[in-house]
Amino acid sequence: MVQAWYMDESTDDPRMPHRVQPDRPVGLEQLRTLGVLYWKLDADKYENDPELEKIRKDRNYSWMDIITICKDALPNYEEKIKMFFEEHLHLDEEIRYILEGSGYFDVRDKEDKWIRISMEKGDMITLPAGIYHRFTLDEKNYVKAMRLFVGEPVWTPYNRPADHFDARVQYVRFLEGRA
Ligand code: KMT
Ligand code: NI
Repeated sequence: MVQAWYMDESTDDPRMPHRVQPDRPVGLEQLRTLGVLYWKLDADKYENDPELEKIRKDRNYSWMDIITICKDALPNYEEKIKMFFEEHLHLDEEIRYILEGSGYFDVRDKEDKWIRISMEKGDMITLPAGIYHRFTLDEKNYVKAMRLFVGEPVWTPYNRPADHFDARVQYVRFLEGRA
C-alpha cells in the first residue's frame, strides 16, 4: 500500500524521507478527507489498461502526456525541480501516475502540517484544485510519470499565499465540510 507520513521540521535535503519521530503514518482514509484520491495500477500495462481507461472515463481525464524527471532528460532541470518544490496550488486537479522510479508529493493537512506521500511505480494520485502541495524526487533521483488533465492542461502554479483564488476558497469550504 502507498506509504504516507507526517514530516519532521528539518529543512535539509528534501530528497530524504523526513519522517517525524515518533512515526506518524497517514492512511488513505485521512488523505481522502483532504480530497486526495489514490489508485494502485499495473504500470507495466499502462499503454493498454482497462482499469486506467475506466478512471480516465469516469473522471474526464481526457488529456495525458509522459514526463521523465532526471538531470539528463528534463530541459531546465534545476529550475523545474525548484519550482516543483515551492509550496503552491493549482486551479485544477493535479493528476500523476508513476510509471517508473519514485518521488514525494507533500500536501498540507487541515492543521497546515506537511504530509509526505511516497509515490512509486503503479501509484496514481489526484490532488484536488486549491490544495497547497509540492513535489520532490527522492534519493533515487528519477521518476517517469503520466500527467493527466481534465481538458486542455494548465500547469500554472500559484505559490503560497494564493488564498484569494476561487479554487482555494472552494477547497477550504470542502475541508470545513460545507462544500
Ligand atoms: C509537478 O507538477 O509537480 C510535476 O509534474 C512533477 C511531478 S510528476 C511525478
Ligand atoms: Ni503542483
